[in-house]
Amino acid sequence: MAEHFHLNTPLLESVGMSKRLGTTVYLKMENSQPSGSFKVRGIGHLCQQLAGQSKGVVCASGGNAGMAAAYVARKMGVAATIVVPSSSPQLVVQRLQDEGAAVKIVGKVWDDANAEALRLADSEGLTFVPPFDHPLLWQGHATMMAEVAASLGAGEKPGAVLLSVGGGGLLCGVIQGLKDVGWMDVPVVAMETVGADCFNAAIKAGKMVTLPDITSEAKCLGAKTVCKQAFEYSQRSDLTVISELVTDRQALQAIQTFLDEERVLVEMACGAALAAVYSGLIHRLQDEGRLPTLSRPLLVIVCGGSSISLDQLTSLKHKLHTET
Ligand code: PLV
Repeated sequence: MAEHFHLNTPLLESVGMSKRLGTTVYLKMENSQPSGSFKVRGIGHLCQQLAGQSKGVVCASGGNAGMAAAYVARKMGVAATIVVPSSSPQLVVQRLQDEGAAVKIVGKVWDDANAEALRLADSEGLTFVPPFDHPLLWQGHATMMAEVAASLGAGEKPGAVLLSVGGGGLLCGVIQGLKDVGWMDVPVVAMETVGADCFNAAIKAGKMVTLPDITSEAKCLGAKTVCKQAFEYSQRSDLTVISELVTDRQALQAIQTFLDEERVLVEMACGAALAAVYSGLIHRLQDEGRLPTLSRPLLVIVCGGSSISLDQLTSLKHKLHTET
């Protein structure tokens, strides 16, 4: 079996973003992973540890964790069942099936699908693959920061890391990775969209909260409750985690600008992070003194995502620009 399932992804300089911010911006191109997102890092690691002798894996997903689980399961010769909510676009279902997975559509949002995945794991004796809340996932995602350290070279480090938050697995993995490479002092800007903002809501409330619903089109950020570890990191005084929101329209605009400038198509979940640069949010955080003016490069985690195509982009444009 392969030592691991993920690839060492490119670290690219973005001329467009660097020009906007007046500092170098590096893009960690997780969109180029097999299965289309960073998820394969953590899920590959978790499955290697837990699913070797498994009868099959089951994962509830907005899409990308499922894509990673289906890919890893196929490589391991294990069956995969992926439970997605009805909010996942048809193209995600198709891509999961193309990856060889059995797909079940259950419930309206990810939390509903997850209840079904837990039930199936129990009743069918399948290995449960959580999409964001497990230390093995974070350990797998943490490899990203070791790669960035190797790409930047000795003595270099980012001035800040920009990423998206769904259930908080990426955030936990990146923070663990920052710890591993000795960069605990690097601030993290954690982005969500309005309507898929469980991390921001928890920080505002000072405790874990469950959102009543997911109203954002960034369905892959649509966990109703953030994982406990992510919330705990946000409360620590030895870490700087800045939680911010953008609108769906800003995330969509960001996807389009990114496509034009970098020639790469990513989904809304990733657009949330990109929008922090394109919408001027990073500048605002600096003006407000919440983020230092960057003398070192900004590192953007381009988390990727499979829930996008030109048709999907057109339909999102239509939806978000005609809604009142
Ligand atoms: N998506 C999860 C959770 O959905 C999933 O099931 O695929 N960027 C992309 C492209 C993602 O797919 C996700 C998570 C994130 C960012 C956020 O990562 P997280 O959940 O680890 O914070 C409900």
